[in-house]
Amino acid sequence: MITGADGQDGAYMAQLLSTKKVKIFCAVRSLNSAFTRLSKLGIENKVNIIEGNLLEKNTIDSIFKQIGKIDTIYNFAAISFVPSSFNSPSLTFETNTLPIIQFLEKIRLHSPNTKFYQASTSEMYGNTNSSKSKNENSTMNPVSPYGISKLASHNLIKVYRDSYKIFACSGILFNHESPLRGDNFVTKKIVKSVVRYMYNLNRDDKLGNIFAKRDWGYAPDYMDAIYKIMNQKKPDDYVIATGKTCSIKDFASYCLRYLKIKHKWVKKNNNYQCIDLKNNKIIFYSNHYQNIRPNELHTLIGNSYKASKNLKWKPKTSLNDMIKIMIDEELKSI
Ligand code: G4F
Repeated sequence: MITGADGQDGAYMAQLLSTKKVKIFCAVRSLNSAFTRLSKLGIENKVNIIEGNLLEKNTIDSIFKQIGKIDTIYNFAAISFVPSSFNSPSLTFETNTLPIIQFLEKIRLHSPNTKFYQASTSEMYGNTNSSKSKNENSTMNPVSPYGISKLASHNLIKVYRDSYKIFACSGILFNHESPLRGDNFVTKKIVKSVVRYMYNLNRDDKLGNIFAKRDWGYAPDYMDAIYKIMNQKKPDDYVIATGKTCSIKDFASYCLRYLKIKHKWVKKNNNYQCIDLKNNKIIFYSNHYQNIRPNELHTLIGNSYKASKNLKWKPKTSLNDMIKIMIDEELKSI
């Protein structure tokens, strides 16, 4: 059973599970958006959809009643856009934390053989020793309500695993992207914008902090890791990352390079502009969103040595290959 199956990760996990001999249940908040990503992957007929708001009393009981025995729960449902967590901190905390307690309690009391996967995140680390790569034991000091809510759930997983021997695991996933990424996340926003620039179409040309760095992987590769985490003998937490980091500015440049758009970045007052060398047009302005995040996580780089050793997992897709995949897919939509 997958929660948040209408999001990027939920949809790719459903796709992966559709290749195994299992019955897949997808819990979604609303039927209206349930099929968008599942249909893009062509698997809408391979899953059973259950509608329900996890914040409503009885939804979790009702899910268990409808399905009967659940082998594994993959919990991807969350408010995952960091700026939204500053705008709606209470809702973020409720959404990202309360259902986890309820699922774990349900498992403890009524379904002790159900395994539980929690989508933890590199956002939990915050800025401590930011240039050093992070593993499962690194200090976690989140800088957003989102990061705090995810850290609370991450710790709940450990407490329930240690106290009640529940098979509960967290994947500490660093940023992972794909053509199914939501338009508000920076990689998808840049990909969409450069492709539309090529075709002279309306687009969003304003970026925030282009000097932030992220360890970006390809979402389907990361779903393989999650499947392996949940099929180990012993439940445990794992960092899933590429071990490489790249700035937003460089990510945008790689996208432009793939489309053969020669460009340069120039500083104007406190802002940066990305200029097309052929016609002097401005492709991107930066720093326009500086107020959207009252606090910034500057640099992320992960160390997934434990996953490579125990799970025999390594990312398959390089950043440049992922950019190609995202741009080629975006070109198809023009
Ligand atoms: O794409 P982002 O919005 O992702 P962010 O904040 O790193 O969060 C994502 O990854 C986390 C894993 O660490 C997940 F937990 C979380 O759910 C989500 O999937 O922003 C990436 C960076 C930030 O530093 C941001 O300030 O890009 C910077 N940025 C610069 N210009 C921008 C923009 N971000 C967005 N969304 N839009 C911009 O125009």
